[in-house]
Amino acid sequence: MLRTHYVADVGEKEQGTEVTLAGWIEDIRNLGGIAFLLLRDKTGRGQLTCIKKEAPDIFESLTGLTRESVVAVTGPCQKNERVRNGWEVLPRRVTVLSTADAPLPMGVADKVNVDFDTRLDNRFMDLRRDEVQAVFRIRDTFIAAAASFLAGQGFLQVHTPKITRASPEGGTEVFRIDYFGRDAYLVQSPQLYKQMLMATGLDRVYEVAWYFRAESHDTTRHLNESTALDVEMAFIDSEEDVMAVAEGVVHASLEAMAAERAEELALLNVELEVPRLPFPRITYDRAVEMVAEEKDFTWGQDLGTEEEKMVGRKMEAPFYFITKYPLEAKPFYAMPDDDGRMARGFDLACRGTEIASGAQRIHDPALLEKRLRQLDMNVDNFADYLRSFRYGMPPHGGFGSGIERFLMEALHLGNIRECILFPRDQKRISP
Ligand code: AMO
Repeated sequence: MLRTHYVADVGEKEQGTEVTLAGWIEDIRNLGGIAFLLLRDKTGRGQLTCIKKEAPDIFESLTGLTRESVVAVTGPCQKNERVRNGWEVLPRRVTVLSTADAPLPMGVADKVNVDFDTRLDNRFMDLRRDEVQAVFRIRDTFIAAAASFLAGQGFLQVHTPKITRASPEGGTEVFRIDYFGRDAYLVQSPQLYKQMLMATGLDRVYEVAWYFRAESHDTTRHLNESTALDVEMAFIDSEEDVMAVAEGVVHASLEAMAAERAEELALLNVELEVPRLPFPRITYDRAVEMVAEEKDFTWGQDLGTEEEKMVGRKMEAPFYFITKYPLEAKPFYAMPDDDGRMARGFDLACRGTEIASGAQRIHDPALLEKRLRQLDMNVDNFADYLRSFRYGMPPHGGFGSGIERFLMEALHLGNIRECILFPRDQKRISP
């Protein structure tokens, strides 16, 4: 490797020895006879102190660099109390690995506010900033902790197709693609596939899934390409079994985020609340009563953004479930309750924003087909899916939880685009 140490790995032991650091030159202060440079790698920043008369060539080469150029620098590391991390490196050999153009499209270390579009246009630079990287380090911990929790509960990680012929979550909001002359779609969610897997005996599966949705929403909480944690489990008694897994995932990941990402959370000024289990549950009917205290609302509709916020303000706990939705507010695959009026579906919300939704599913193929027809959906498009229900399909259920949506709420970020590397929305398809 080009480096012997990351900045954060330089400790007492290294002081007095030679090290090679490699990274970006964030700042250059040339005082004439002496220059101080700040070298940044993924673990932090270290000072390079260059004295002209001791190493004139190296002094020239380093002070002549443009900011954000990439170098490998070798030299003795010495203790220096006046430097922030207590040591400095005196460069004796320098390899310039890449020279940055000037001026930079945006600053990395500067505290000046850059508008969000400029940041996204230059995401490779934006991501050099600590607070921006922090989100993705926390995201990594969230997914790893969720995966570890689910593995502990006997779930198998799977990967289902993203190109498909049928669209599970409604017909209009799909991206159509040309599949060798045939119409195909990008999946809106792994819904149909994760359910088909329940007919295999794998019993408990999860996927870190891509959702592609051609929704024309232009909001701070919608993306046209997003990721989700999708879970499906068989042999359940009711949707309560699914909710127990959903709250377990959220709880375990928040605990891991708080324990392992204190530094990143501090950069974002976030004090993470790890809520108590179980999360409170309120029925849809109760949520409608709460909404009706503030505005007219017709029973039977799904709760919109405004209504979700109203409920969120009235709930004491940050995370809570809304259960027992009217059948018409849930997708065709949701299991109807005994009287056929309500669905065994639920949403999980965080302070007034839906972060997950799930249900016990219909596992009787005749009922499933009836529901598709009732909703005027083309049964032929679901032939493969329906077939998997005809040869032994256990009762099952699951949920899908938007990863960006969850992070946005947990980290109090104002825009969901902060939580995905290269956001896709109506206006943005590059970079
Ligand atoms: P639903 O459509 O409610 O359910 O989506 C599940 C969760 O995914 C996230 N989400 C989104 N995040 C960002 N931008 C979007 N456009 C977007 N759409 C959805 C939300 C939402 O709660 N198949 C079912 C899940 C299931 O029943 O298993 C489904 O897709 O956090």
